[in-house]
Amino acid sequence: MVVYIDGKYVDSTEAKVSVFDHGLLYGDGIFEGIRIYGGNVFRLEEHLERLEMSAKAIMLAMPLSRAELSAAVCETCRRNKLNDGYIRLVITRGAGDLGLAPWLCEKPTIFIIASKISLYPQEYYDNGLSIVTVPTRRIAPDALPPTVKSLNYLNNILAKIEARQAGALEAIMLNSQGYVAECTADNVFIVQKGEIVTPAASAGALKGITRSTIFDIAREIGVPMREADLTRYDVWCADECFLTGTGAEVIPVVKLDGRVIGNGKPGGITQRVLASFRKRVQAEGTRI
Ligand code: PXG
Repeated sequence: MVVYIDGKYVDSTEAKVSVFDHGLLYGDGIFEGIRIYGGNVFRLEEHLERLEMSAKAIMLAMPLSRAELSAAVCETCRRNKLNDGYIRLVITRGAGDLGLAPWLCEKPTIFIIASKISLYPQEYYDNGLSIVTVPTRRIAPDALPPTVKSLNYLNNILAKIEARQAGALEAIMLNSQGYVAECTADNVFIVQKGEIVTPAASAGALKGITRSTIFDIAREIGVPMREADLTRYDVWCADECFLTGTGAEVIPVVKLDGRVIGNGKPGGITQRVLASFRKRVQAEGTRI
């Protein structure tokens, strides 16, 4: 596998970062998870825009322009002959001192991995996931903006461990007020009385690229959609529930905390959203 790192394309065995890199020492960095479908990179511009905003929020000077990043992403895919897969674009503060001071880091480290991704097995798309709410809360927006896709994933990882201990593949994380924020790597949606509802970024949700696609799809299929605070009760008693993310795409949820959602099968609107999403990923995108 060929990896892009700091301007070079090298074999993955040669792609190395310093033990003094602040991405490793402090989680001081940002990233994007991007998909390529049939040789088209899905919503690349949106991913790069979110990356630029994450960089701005943490005061990290982007080492490459949007056009250069876009070219590097496409070239990494081409060099790996990757037409369908997953792209991880990471920018760290770079190698520095053992202290926190980001200004002592000489230059950001940037790397791009283009590889395969393991999706949920098909049976979960057909039958839906059974998930749980976990005790670990989403980091509060007044501590770290949830909209920054940073390398700090420890609370999501604790939530993922708690989900596994409860025998579930995903978990709902609440914010400090007890409202639904999102899952460990996916945004959450419910369908209630013919309307799609999802938590706002201010409730602790990442502004997912897949999530923003759902707004477009809702318009396309003529289903009203809005942002609102959601409680666990709202999800338990919803007609339908689904999750979205670059990895998961659109996946139905049929049970939360032992409560069956709707009729216990993937809902009609969820299925329409999933079908439209699958069509879009083949039709849209930046040709590599
Ligand atoms: N919330 C969080 C906390 C995420 O990490 C999403 C929502 C969905 O956002 P997108 O933009 O993907 O629709 C994410 C995305 C992985 C992996 O390696 C994680 C994500 C995406 C791709 C792969 O597990 N998280």
